[in-house]
Amino acid sequence: MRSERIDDVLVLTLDGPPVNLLGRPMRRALLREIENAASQAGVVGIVLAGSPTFSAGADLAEFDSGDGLAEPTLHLTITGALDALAIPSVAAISGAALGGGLELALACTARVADPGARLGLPETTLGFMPGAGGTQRLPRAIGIEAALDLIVTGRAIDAATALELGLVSEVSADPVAASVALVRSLASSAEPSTRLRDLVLDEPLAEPFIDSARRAAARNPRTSAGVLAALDALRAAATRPFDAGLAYELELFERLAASPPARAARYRFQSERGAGRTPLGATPAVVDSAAVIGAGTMGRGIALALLAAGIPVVLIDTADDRVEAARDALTAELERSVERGRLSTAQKDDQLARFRAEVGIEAAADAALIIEAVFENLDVKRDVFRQLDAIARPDAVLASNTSSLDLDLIAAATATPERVVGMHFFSPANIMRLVEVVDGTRTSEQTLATTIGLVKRLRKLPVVAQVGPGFIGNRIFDQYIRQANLLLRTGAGPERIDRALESWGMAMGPFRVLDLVGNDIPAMARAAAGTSDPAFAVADDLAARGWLGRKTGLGWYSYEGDVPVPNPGLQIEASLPAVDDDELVQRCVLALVREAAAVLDDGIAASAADIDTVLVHGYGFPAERGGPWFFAEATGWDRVVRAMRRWHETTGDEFWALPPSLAERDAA
Ligand code: T1G
Repeated sequence: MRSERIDDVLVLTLDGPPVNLLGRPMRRALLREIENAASQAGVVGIVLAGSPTFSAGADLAEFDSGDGLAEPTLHLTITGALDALAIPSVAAISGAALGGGLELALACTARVADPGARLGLPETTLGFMPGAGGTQRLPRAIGIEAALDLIVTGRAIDAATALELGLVSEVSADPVAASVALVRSLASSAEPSTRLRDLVLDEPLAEPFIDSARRAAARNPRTSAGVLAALDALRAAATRPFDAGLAYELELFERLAASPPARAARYRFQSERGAGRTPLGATPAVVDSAAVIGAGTMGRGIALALLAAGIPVVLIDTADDRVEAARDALTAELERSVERGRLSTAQKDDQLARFRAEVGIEAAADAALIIEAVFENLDVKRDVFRQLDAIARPDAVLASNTSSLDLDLIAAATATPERVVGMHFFSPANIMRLVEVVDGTRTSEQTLATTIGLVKRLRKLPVVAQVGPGFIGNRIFDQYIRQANLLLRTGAGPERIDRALESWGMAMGPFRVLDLVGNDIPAMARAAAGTSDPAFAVADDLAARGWLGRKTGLGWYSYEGDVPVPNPGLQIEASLPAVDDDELVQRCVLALVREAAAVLDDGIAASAADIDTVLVHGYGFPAERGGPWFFAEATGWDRVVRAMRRWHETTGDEFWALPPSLAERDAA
């Protein structure tokens, strides 16, 4: 905390880089300064500022350590001290005022923002709700309808919108100077300045409005507990005196903060920020142009993602008709985004102006980054890289979108393996945030740093994987699919297994996933690998019969009617004892955990948090359960390991033999 007198105004500046979290030490310092201000002679008002960003709110880690609600609390003690000041206070908001940061600003008499400021209450996106007066003060500042929108969506707004809503009273390029002037004028005004807590929410229709919003939200099974609780707290803002509303908010908040979904959401927040943070001495190079080789669905999606980040793209294929088709499809996709209101016409035109589609690999010669997205076949990919190595500019990064092939073998086709890296995008590549960045044995730190930097610039999540079959995600998910296939022999049909896993939270059951991917693809991969695993007998039979899934109208399900129904021709003989739904789910989910441990033991992933990020963002694992590893920790390792041992004995499946790190847990 810095404290500085500008004549009769005291400017208090939070200085806890990088984002001024309101952790316990910061709260102690803040309280001390506010109390000092009250006793200083000649001070007519205070300005509360934060440099370079006002405040990103509470330190999420404190809600797991218990310090989040410890004295001095934000919700009562600090905001209360601001409320109790006899002199006015103004928040000078630069950068972000989010969560507790905005709640702190709301306890001031007024607010000024710089033009680039972002303001919001993101708590409901983190599995809980505002807990420092946000649900009580925000509606008093901007009305119930606007407050409800901001709290329920958790979105941040810019300074201009905040001014329009009345959340700030001024936008200024020098918010501190403007706040000093404002606090002086408030101090000299004949009328005593009112705080938000003194206002009575005078909206006769607020109550029915919230009640109907609450009913609509409750009808949707996807509505989070945080959103419902926030709506209850907003109702209190409209119907109860300020202090009673505040107490009710706190009660709801405390209960939620300790709930499993909120714990998982905080873990996801930390895991995602930690992803792609490798200890690198290298500075990432700026990628100012890109080429994508292969104009199929994946190549087009990657091109769209690059264009959206403002990077010029040339999309390359081998024949005129393929290039034309890709250009049309990409243009149509951008036009659809305009129709849906996601893109302005100017933005669309801008992106198209930076886009070219060309025949022939030579068109990639000037690109700073070249991403290969051709057919998943080692010989084809090696051939592309051999050509790229010859024509690419010397400082270009050469990336392969392979999802399972050996990146080292691809890199070995070039004379410069240090600039070869993997970028495993997920489909649709312009929507899905996950990118597995594959760090080949000879990939340089510089190449890796540039690639990670680029993925972040695309607003995606980079997770670094070392070379190994299936990298992180496919290797782990394959074992889940394998267990699902084995369970067919217990007499549980594909539909029952899918339903059990979907009700547990998986975005899509394993057999529905297989029908979407196409049953020929994994069957071909198994044949190519020359492995014969009896677990896949039925799956291989399906592929042999041409029941490939959605693309043929028949697979594990039949897609001939409006809704998919189980394939009537599919007869699966039960040869193992029946199991209940809970066991079906446990076997599939703990298969993810077992293989995750092996992936860690093999050094393919850097951390369990990275693995959880991959499974949540690439494979439909329920975010509210954190990820397979977080789920195992929450379940308790002793139970997890005991179940694996039991299945090892009862099924004889060697997969359940414990990998070294799990065996150690068992011994511990
Ligand atoms: N808690 C813990 N760590 C946080 C954090 C937070 N709230 N916000 C940021 N960090 C860490 C982040 O992990 C990273 O760490 C570093 O700070 C820089 O962040 C009572 C319940 C403000 C827009 O949800 O949106 O208030 O990687 O890399 O890109 O109601 O940070 O360096 O180790 O993201 O410039 C609500 C979340 C809390 C804001 C800046 N607040 N943060 O973006 O930097 S709940 C939020 C952000 C709450 C009250 C309650 C962004 C940012 P490391 P960064 P940035």
